[in-house]
Amino acid sequence: MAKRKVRIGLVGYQFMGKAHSNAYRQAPRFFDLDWEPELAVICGRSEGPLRAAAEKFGWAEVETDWRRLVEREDVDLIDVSTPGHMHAPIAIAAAQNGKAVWCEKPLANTLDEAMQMRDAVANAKVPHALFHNYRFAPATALAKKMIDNGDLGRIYHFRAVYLQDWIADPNFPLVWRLEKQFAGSGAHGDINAHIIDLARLLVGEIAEVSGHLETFVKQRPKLAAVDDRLGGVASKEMGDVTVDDAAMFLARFQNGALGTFEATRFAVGRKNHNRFEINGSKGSLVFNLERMNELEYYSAEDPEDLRGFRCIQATDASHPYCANWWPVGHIIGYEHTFVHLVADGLSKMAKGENPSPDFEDGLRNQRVLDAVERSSASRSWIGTC
Ligand code: SOE
Repeated sequence: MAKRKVRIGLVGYQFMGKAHSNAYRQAPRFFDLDWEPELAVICGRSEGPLRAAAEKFGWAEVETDWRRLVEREDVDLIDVSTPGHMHAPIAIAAAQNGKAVWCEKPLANTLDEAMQMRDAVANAKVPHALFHNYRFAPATALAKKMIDNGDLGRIYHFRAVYLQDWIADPNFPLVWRLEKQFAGSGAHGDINAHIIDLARLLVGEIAEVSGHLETFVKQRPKLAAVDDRLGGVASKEMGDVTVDDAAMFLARFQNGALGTFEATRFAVGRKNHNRFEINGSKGSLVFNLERMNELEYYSAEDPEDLRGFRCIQATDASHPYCANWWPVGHIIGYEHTFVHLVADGLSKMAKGENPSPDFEDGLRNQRVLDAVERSSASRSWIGTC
């Protein structure tokens, strides 16, 4: 059967633009897809760096106005990989133009925007997806299979941390991720969103939360040059940090399990330490992104003298996605999670299904993010519905 080409229009060419470009190129090379991505147009504000990115990542054309991009007849899918404040306007306009819309996480900067985005894709009846890539690590997908098989029994605890330290230096400049008008929130929406998504995938929906958001460094040097998370050039003038540096919360799941969540950019020494532990009546699982090919598993049903955490190396052909790469033991990396997300999403679209996770997942995630912010402000437990 002839392969259908899905012409991608990507808005954004920094870190996520790079990761997504790689995923669109690699997915059809390593997965047998009926619908194959075509790197049609990459969009950004500055033509010079944009052309360089197009050349480097292999995009056919460039566009400096996203409004023109979403109206182009020769583009089928809009990928929103911009700072958070542009997610809603671009995704809504893309949906209204009948495009499939794939968006980076978190879905939006506010709950209201997330609702508008979900409504826009639902009303337009267009496919929609959300780049919660850590669902697509083979070890995470294996954890999902094991939990769904009942291997852990009744789940009591979900315990997750997402620890970074890239702004622990108070002289790090005031980049867009540190301003509410652009990012919506700080570590909370940026990386708590990831562990909330994993919690929803592996344990279930969160019923209520009690949290606290903290900003340790209240002012930073304003940027004299480009607004780039990678640092840019600091000026002498100081500006206010208007988002959280760290966000922690307790959660009660609808199924009665308890959760603890910690997201911070001040865990000095931790670079991208995304770790979860799940404890159930029959055993426990531990995943650590910095050892992403491994899943630690403890079974309470092992013979007593043999009980202990075993390390499953999720690189065998029997493990999710691994048959498409290398022989067992030849590990894969961060970028492969995006390739798996793209392959999975396009495979679903080819079958007339919607990708997962999608904007409904994004809205449910945003409800949790919003409830934690309201809990922190009111110093009380808040329901997420
Ligand atoms: C910055 O915290 C960041 O790039 C996040 O935005 C990504 O979602 C995460 O995967 C890595 O860190």
